[in-house]
Amino acid sequence: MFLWGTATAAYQIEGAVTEGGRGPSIWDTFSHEPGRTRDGHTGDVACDHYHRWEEDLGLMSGLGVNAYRFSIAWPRVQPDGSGAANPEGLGFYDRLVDGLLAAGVTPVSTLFHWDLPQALQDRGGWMNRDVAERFAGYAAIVAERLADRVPMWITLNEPFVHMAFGHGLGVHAPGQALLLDALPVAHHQLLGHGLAARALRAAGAGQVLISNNCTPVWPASDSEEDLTAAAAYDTLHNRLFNDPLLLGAYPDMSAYGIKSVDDVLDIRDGDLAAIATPLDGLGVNYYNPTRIAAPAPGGLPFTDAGITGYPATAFGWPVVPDGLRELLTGLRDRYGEALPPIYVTENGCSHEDELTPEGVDDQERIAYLREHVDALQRARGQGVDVRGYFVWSLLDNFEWAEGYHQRFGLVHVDFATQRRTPKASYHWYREFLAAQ
Ligand code: IFM
Repeated sequence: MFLWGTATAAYQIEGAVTEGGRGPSIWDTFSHEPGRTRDGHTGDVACDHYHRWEEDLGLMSGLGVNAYRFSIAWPRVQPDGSGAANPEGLGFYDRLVDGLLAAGVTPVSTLFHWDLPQALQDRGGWMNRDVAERFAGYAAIVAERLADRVPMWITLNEPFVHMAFGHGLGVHAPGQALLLDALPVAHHQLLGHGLAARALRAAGAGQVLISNNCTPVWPASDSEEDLTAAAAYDTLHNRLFNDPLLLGAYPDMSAYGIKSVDDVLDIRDGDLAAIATPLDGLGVNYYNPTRIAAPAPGGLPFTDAGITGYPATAFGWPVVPDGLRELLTGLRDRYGEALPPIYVTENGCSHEDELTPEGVDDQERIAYLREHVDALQRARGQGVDVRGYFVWSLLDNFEWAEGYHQRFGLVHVDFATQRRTPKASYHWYREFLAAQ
């Protein structure tokens, strides 16, 4: 069965950050620090999904998706990141999973979507290798409770973004601006993934995936400098995360003026074997290609040259549907037999949606989704084994540093009243799904 779904993440929708025994996460800390998020927005209430999940489940049923990708908040399950499980936290996801199954919607659980327990950050967070072991312990607890009913598991969401934005640039939690010194976060997350994958399998979990944010990289010109910079960026954004998972080895980055992985990563015997634990699928999150030019002196080994000539989302991200086909065929060409089936675990766009008495007429989002689904089908026609597509997102939600300013939902949320209004794109997706 091809999975047609929607996706969300715990901190972006749940709210109830001090309820049910939940401990603080790095996003609670970060979003409460002055100047970290636009207008000081936090996920304290978000979409209040913790209390309104049954209503949201009704929206999914009405939509007709056959799968729902949600994330489990580590600090709900282990409030300080280690030790015994918090029964109330597990109970919330238990009820959600049962509700999904009763509605005929396949639950797809992500274990880590950036909300690290603050107590682990206090011990160094993902810069500390021990967090990988902790993550496996948490995975085992969750799998023991839910693996009998959740057939598909995603260990990490977008480890590149968590490393680059959270630890390299400091614009996401935990707010560290270490630039390339953040590279250990890549290895420790990947190790955590591998150890968690083993723990999931040991607990009888079905399919195990990871969701990588991947981007086709376009050199700004044919000059040698731009081509080299583009290769450097491709290595850092895409290959650093896909190669060890699929090939069991890190790419050589030394050619690009990035230190050699052996110099910066604490790679111990057995780490790469754990990371390369066979996957049942690769989750791919696609938003846009990236155009790269030669570096400015003294900075990173590349420059983002921007993309013009395409429509743009409210975020300013270029809308390039064929980039999805290019990405999927490119992964197949790069990894060949080593590439497991692909699931597009996120794709969507933010727009300045206007709620009127007639609803939200988000025609740009409809065009975006239609064209990206067409691109996905072209990739399948070109022989790529794609088995799922999840729209980001079911609901307008807390968009990290942008707070509530970027609306990605198929369903409009009035954050003052928590009233949900399905947008025109919701009705379009419903009709599309009904015709499959
Ligand atoms: O909202 C995020 C999500 O948490 C991870 N992928 C990209 C989305 C849009 O920015």
